[in-house]
Amino acid sequence: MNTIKHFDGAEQFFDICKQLKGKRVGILGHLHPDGDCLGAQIAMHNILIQCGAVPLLGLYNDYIASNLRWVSRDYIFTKPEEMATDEYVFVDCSVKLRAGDFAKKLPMPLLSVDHHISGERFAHHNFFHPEAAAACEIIADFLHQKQWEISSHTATALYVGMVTDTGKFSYSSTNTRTLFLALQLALHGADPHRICTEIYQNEPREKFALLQRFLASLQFYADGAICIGHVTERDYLETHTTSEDREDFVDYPRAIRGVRVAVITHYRDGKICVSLRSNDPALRLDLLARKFSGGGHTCAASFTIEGIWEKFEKVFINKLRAHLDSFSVKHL
Ligand SMILES: [Mn+2]
Repeated sequence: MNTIKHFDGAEQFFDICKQLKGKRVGILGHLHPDGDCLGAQIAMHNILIQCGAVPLLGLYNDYIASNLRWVSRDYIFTKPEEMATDEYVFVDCSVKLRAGDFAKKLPMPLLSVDHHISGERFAHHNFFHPEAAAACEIIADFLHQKQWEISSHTATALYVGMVTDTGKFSYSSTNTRTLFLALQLALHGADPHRICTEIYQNEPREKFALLQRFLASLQFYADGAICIGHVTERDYLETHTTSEDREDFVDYPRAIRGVRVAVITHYRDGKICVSLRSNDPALRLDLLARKFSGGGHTCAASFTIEGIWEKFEKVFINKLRAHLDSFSVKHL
């Protein structure tokens, strides 16, 4: 039988949180916050309130995705540069750079909770567990280990992070601990059906016009092992959509039989962002992304390029093929 392996650091994590009593603490994530980032920020906020600290939630120049607004509705988010704080904590942020220009000027943050395999230990105290499916899983585990009081708000926020970062508990990162902690959160008031309905059954119609274009753009390489699709700036303009609407598109090519690496290129902030997905952690997409100054997880990584895709395409496909060859486990 499988036993659950808990994360190290729970004791130290709460010791640090308790020492923040009376202090103003900025809680930051990464640019373009996803469900895990927001969920972990909100959970940290609630934990710090329980510790008597004054937490401040940071949001950079971007918006909160429409399908996540409900979870953040009761919280005030401020631009980090407008915060007056004594300390900073980071969640779900692999490297300081992912927090944007603002972070460049920051002194070393007090703590960081992260699970990106490509992550760096950039804080004084790093609760860094790449084996975790989500940053929220690390926090949920710490709360469980210490039998900390969990409100239904905290449980819901953490469940949001776990369900989104695991692809509804389907990615290879999902294990017995993930499911056990999801159960604990459900016992504390997270409602799995309601959460999934809010996140996944609430799509604007325009998104499907964009999806039609994306699916029409799919092309296959390496005998169908690589599938690449595009969302252009023009696609957004003509379908009245934004980058937020294509968040989960890469899951479509990933689901095609025979596809080992799915790729989507899309415009964001005037640059081309290349997102890579696979179902096989052995393919180490984080290492491939790093070759292009990006990063991420073994099965989900990304990087950005300057210039136009057509010029870059050939080089990229060749590197991807070579990577696929060298990281493929030979099945006899
Ligand atoms: Mn995450």
